[in-house]
Amino acid sequence: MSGPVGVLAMSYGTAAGPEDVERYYTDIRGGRPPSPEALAELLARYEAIGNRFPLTEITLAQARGLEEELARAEPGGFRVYVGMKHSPPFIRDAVARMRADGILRAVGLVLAPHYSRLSVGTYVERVRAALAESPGGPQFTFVESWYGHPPFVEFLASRVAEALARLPEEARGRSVVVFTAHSLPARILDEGDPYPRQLEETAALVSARLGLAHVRTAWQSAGRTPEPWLGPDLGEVIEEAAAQGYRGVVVCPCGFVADHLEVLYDLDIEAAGVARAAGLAFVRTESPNAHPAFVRALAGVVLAHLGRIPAEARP
Ligand code: FEC
Repeated sequence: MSGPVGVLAMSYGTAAGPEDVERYYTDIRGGRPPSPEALAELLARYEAIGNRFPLTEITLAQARGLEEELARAEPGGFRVYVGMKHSPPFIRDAVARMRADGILRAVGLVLAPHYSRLSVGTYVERVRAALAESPGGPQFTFVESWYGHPPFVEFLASRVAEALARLPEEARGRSVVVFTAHSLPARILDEGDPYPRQLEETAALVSARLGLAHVRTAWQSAGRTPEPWLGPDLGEVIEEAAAQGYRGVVVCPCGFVADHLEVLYDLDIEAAGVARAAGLAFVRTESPNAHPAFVRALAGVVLAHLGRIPAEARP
């Protein structure tokens, strides 16, 4: 008997409150403290969203939902752990807990649907580093990407349909749907990284399900560093849509699965402001958070990864 399979659900992590933002930002920057100006600018963005830091709570709720769904599929078969990249519970602590609990076999699942070496790859590196710290940890395999998992595509399609219905009627017939993910340094293009292609595929899969004709992809939340980041930026795409005569825009941030700064500020405040200035109606799809259909989709991702959903029964 090898005991339950450990599932390590991983997310970015957020600060515990305004007083924790400097620590958090320093961690994101690999241990280099930010300049006072950069810190003040980040604090101002959190303040603009009401000093809310919901990501940790949402990740924990997603993990609880995932554990319940997996228990329904296979009672006693799984134990779900949470590890975050930049905040407690850190990935290395979660791996240590799995080791202490005697977990022998584990699946690493990053709560971001698309693979890049600079996104999902950095979570995997942290797990491997934690395993290397001491012997006897679980044997891990990793879900590299899950954007194409049919129940997830179905879930996104339902969110886009619902968002389109929220556009004012006069804008709906002349609107464009923009699928976004977090920008990354453009040097990933030289490495043949699959990230840009996976965003395009997500847009194509959802559009095909809904029969959408006016669709774009764009990058959001590019870092404030001197090197070039992937484009086009969402703001440019919104302005271009206005110039082309569109009346409304629906933004589906399909690279994220929770409400957090990059959604609540970069979209609901910044991108909405660009749309307003350009004369476009703006709506954003609701985040998956811990919606039951979304956590069911995540459970399906884990079961399919382990080959526990027979091919003919896959959605
Ligand atoms: O609500 C919150 O507090 C957390 C919001 C948050 C999420 C998130 C997701 C991703 N990031 C990714 C890549 C980078 C790269 C850099 C970078 C910098 C920041 C900063 C903040 C921040 N990120 Fe983030 N990210 C979130 C928050 N991110 C704050 C620092 C200030 C700024 O630039 O805005 C550049 C690092 C550097 O400076 O060296 C690269 C990627 C994701 C999506 C995948 C995932 O969720 O892991 C990729 C949520």
